[in-house]
Amino acid sequence: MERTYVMIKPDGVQRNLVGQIINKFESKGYRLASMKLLRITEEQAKEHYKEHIGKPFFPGLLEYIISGPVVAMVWEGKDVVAAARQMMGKTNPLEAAPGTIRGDFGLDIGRNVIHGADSVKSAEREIAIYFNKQEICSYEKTLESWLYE
Ligand code: IDP
Ligand code: MG
Repeated sequence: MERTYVMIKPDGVQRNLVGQIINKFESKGYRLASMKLLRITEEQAKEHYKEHIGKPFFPGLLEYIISGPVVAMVWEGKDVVAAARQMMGKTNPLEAAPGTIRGDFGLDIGRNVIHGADSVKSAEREIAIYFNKQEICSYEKTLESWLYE
């Protein structure tokens, strides 16, 4: 079973989209393993987005991501890393298909509502930036036999 890191960005929190976004992951069948609202530090933001340091959009990205609280979540389930990326849609909301989170809720690449890890390895790395091991809950839900063959 895979695990991914998903984060509702400050614009998603400010725009009251938290419930709608969580609902999509919950009703799809993924299992919430951890969640918290937090204002991320500049250090966490730089570690998270270190691959983008030096790019022209990085200063704006940094300012945006620390501008208000985010909702950090760990979701588990079958192929959840790729599925979460599909549910989010392309980075630029203009290119994100209708029905995806960015496609339905976003307008601008610099205000694209949600983050999701792009690989199992990134997910592991990102989860460790925001959560310690005791904060991740392992449990089973009785409905799983209705979700998985
Ligand atoms: P991703 O979030 O879909 O993985 P990345 O290319 O990894 O996309 O970029 C990380 C984040 O940086 C994006 O989600 C977006 O918030 C921001 N970003 C990326 N490219 C641009 C840009 O050209 N202008 C402004 N912000 C950008
Ligand atoms: Mg990325």
